[in-house]
Amino acid sequence: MSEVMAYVGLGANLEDPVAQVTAGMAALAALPRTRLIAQSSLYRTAPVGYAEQPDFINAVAAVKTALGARELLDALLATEQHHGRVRTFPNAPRTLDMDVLLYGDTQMHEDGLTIPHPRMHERAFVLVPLAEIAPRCLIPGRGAVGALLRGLDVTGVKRVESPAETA
Ligand code: PH2
Ligand code: MG
Ligand code: MG
Repeated sequence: MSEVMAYVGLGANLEDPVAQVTAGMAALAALPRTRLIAQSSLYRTAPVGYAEQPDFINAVAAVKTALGARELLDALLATEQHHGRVRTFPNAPRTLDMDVLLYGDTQMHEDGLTIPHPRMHERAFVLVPLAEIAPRCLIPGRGAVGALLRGLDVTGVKRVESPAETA
């Protein structure tokens, strides 16, 4: 199978989130038949949805992969498990969340796997890091990242200047 450019969103807000997201990036780079092409800065972001939880660290990575979309998802879920993720309730705090955001120009809706990620176009904590590494990226069915971002409040999304300082 030929390679596809995919984008992965990473998020953590428990147990040293900077280290969790950094480890998630390393795990992506180590996936079989997958090359890490770009990684965004880390961003400290206000929680969206369920608000009574710590701030998140979020980032986005670009990978070129010969894994299928479902194989990539399964690899991400296995990585989350490896990093101690316990699923309690939707949007609950987590040690590490890794989402398939985009998989080439694929649009699909299957059990547990919707691509593009169904809420990415309205989430500044996804679009700000995505725009950093892929400013001209198109979200199938939604439009250009830059244009979508112009309609969003980005005040809750702050680039982490020096990850070491936030520990
Ligand atoms: N993830 C969620 C729900 N809310 N908020 C922020 N800031 N960052 C996240 O990664 C996040 C969230 C569900 O996956
Ligand atoms: Mg997830
Ligand atoms: Mg998520």
